[in-house]
Amino acid sequence: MPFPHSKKRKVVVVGTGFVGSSYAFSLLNQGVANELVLIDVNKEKAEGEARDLNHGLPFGSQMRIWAGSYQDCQDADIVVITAGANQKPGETRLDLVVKNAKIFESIVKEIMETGFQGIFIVATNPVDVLSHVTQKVSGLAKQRVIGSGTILDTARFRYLLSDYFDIDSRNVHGYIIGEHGDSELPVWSHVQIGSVPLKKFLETEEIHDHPDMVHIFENVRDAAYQIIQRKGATYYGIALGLVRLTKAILNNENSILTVSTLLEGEYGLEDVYIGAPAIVNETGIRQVIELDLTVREKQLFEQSANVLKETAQKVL
Ligand code: 6V0
Repeated sequence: MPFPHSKKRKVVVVGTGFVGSSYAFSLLNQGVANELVLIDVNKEKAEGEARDLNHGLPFGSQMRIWAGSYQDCQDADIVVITAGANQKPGETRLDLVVKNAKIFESIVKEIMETGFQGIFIVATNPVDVLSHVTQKVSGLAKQRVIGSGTILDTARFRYLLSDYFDIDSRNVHGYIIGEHGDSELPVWSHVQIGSVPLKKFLETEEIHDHPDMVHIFENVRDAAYQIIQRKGATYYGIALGLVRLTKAILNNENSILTVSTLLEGEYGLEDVYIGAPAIVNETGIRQVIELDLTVREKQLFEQSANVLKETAQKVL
């Protein structure tokens, strides 16, 4: 079997701010790709990041890293977009939509003009709507345009539950679905810890009313606000989530991750990019997993989809 890294695995990052540069750093640390191109409207910033990362190569994996141009997307396997404005204190993710949709239209057009046929990963907020914009503008199949969706929210959820029960977060299974934002929801009915349903741990059927669980979910939903208030931006968690997604694609892992994807009938929803568990492999999104939701969860999921549809109307 050939050494897996002998095959070219090229990733382009557009936007080398907090999120893009943290992603590049994590990619280097985990030896996921062997070619990494950094693009930013601020060329000096991209150049500075590339130099800094290159100086770490003697300590880590072998890869080529450079500050490039959109032409580098032509033969890329994955383009990750983290360009655009981030939330300022008090701003919601949806407030960013008009500004960032404009930026996306020009970026995605330039990338498609190169003949790019790989997979887009979108992280910029509001991520669900901007993933939809990317899919529309690129004309690529929906499977090839993946939003980071609720990948980070799900990680926050698993971490907070693991902290509460004092159990390894890798043994805590559960999903946050819906908008990556204020209308997201926890799928309490499917949370399991080491295959034991959460209701058994808590000895109640009414998990969503349990004060500690309510508190945990509020801390998941409001995590970005809490972090932005303290340090101005969030980036390490999402950077690692994006690397996880990149690995699932490049290694053809068939991993189930809560990503933002275009629903066309699944969960009874149409024409909306929204966070849901899906199988991810080298083709992009292989299949959406349809969870059996409770009546209450279904209602909340539909409400979240409506919020996204209303926002999408402003820019699609
Ligand atoms: P930042 O540090 O301001 O970086 C944004 C970068 O984009 C800057 O370097 C800009 O120069 C660059 N940029 C702006 N316009 C263009 C353009 N037209 N072409 C190329 N580059 C451009 O922001 P930060 O990195 O903190 O956040 C980036 C985005 O990620 C924001 O929209 C955040 O809200 C979003 N996040 C998404 C998360 C998720 O879970 N999906 C989590 C955290 C942040």
